[in-house]
Amino acid sequence: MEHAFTSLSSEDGIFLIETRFGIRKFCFLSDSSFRLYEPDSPISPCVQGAVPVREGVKASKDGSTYRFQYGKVVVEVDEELHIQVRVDGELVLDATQLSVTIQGGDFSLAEKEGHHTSRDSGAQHGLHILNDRPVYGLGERTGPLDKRGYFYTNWNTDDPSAHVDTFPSLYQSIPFVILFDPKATVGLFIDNTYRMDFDINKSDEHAVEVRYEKGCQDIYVFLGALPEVIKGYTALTGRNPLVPYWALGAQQCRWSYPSASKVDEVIKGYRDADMPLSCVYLDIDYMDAYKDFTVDASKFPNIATWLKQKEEDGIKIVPIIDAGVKAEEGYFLYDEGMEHGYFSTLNGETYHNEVWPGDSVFPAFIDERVQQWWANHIKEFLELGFAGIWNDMNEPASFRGPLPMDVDMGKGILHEQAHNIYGHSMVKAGAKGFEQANRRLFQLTRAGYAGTCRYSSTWAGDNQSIYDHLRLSLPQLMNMSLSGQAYIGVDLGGFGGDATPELLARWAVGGLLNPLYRNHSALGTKDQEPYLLPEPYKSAYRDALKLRYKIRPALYTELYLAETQGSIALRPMVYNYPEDSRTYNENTQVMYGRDLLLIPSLFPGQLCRAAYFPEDYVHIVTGKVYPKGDHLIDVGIGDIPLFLRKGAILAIEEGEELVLLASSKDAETLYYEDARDGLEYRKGEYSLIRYRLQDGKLITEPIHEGISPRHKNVIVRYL
Ligand code: MIG
Repeated sequence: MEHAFTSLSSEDGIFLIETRFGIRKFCFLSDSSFRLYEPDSPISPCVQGAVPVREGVKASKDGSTYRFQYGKVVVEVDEELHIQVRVDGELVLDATQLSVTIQGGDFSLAEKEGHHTSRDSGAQHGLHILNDRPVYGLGERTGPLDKRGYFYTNWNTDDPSAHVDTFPSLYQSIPFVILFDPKATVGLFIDNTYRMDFDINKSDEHAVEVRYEKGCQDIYVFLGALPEVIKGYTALTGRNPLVPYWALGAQQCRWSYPSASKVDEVIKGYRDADMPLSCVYLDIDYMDAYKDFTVDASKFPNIATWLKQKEEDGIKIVPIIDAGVKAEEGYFLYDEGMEHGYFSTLNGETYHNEVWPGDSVFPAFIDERVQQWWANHIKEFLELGFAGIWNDMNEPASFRGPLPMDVDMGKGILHEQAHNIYGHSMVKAGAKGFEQANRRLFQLTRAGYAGTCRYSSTWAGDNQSIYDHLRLSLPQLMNMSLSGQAYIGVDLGGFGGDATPELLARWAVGGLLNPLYRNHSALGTKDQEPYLLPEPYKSAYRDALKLRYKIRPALYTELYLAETQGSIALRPMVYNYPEDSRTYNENTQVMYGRDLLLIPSLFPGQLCRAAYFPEDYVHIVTGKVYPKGDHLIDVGIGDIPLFLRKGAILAIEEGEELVLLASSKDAETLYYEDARDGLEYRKGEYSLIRYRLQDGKLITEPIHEGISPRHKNVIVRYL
């Protein structure tokens, strides 16, 4: 019926659809992605630049069904908002509109005693998506790699109790869900910053349900193989810029090193134990009365001079910055913010709550003016000699109950909408500070949303010194990586509680491929610096550290590729072996890039464990070959179960030499190098080289040569 097209304006590639739930807009972003959204969807803070729109889409209407075709993709949407997507004729997505209240029972009695119940947030809108495929993504979560059977909520939450499988939310909320199929994976990015629930094949065994009460419907769908889906998502929302090279070294943290002399002692502790170290963090006690952008001069006298000494000594210092600002007249930050109206308000008055400094106020980070003000302070702080910024408490966390939903966090955007992007906006401000200081970005943030990684990297918050959390770290980091975050890690050894020497040593191995390799521990816990370990744990930790240092070139190369090509660095096995169903929920083996496979011990007392090799691999340390299949491998204290794919080369650094560790006579690798800091790599000052062995003969294929080689020699060594 042609007249139905009166409301279809196709000139600019955007179509209007009338449905029972109101008007929707539709457009293709590429030949493998499209967007379906309410006309008044706000411009999302997570999307970088403008959303691309394709023209040349074939549109028609048949009865109550709209049909859009672009290349191999056909999207049908009917007036009931039933969405069906076909690629090459095969149905890959079948979703219907949800508009009911899902009723919970009265569970208050159970909840009184602190039991978790299945009460949901009473959400009324959303999507019901037929699904029997493995489900990945959703960023930082607890639970397994394949999320089927679990329930999650998007509401950034600071809960320091032990993160268990059933936690609905942690510090970050990324509404990106991947329905995996080896050939026809579907990625759904449901861009809504309000509270949102994800019921992953739980209530309905054959469906993913996304539910929300508020906010607009704004859905992006990415189609293709898993790598393409992630690449499409990160092209839209942004990628982690390459971190400086030092960030791949060992980092040490503690709440808190109380003084410059204590930090010096830690650095010496590492050196005396023959353990390399690149960075030490300053937790909240370096500040004067927990006031952001201040330094307590009684503990850190002449901070600028001291920072310069550390820099010359090869140690970077990164301070924490909290979201809450002390409400105290005479404190410059508070006075400036009050003078210009930069703090969040409630009913027109500055809103107060309590955080570390006591009575505190919260910058209205959603407002660009506030971001600019904050950026100036970050820049000044960096210019004092700090190497990066560690952003904390930006969910935002508060001690006197949660912030009311109607606190205005800038430009009239209320807490209920701003909550999940508060941390995002804080680090967006911080990133501006780095840009103004002309420095390569190095920020960590605890809270985040989709796209936050283009402003800041992430650590997974307050884990604990328990084996459960060593085990959790693998699927957690793998799903963060699948959700577009490249430079990620967890606190090695665990933050809360006391790590046993064995746990700490096992974590140093289990975290070997985590891009962020930081040991951190909470106030009041046992000292966790590795040089304090008794033998044989100390040697085991040292061996892991030394191997970690050697493989930095390989780690760095993948982070560069992640930024520029949209591949992922840390990987679940399924990313590399999509046809092998044994990898689909592999929670205990982790890969880095195409070629490195870590099969760590995750239990105390373990001497050997089962390992699955989807093709032939070679042990990095012993050179033993493991043919495709199942094996028992050694994972006692001192063993480092890291393997290189047969057919691959691992570029490692040994002093002034670049050693190409080869797994066979026919093998290859990509190798990236640049100045290792600064921003010149963006102007072409880098080299990307493919090293290839052909029957034992080395062939060097430069893909880009923008700097002179750093290493004196390149030598080949066989494993
Ligand atoms: O909840 O600044 O996750 O890494 O050491 C305490 C003190 C506040 C929480 C961070 C943790 C940090 C700690 N902070």
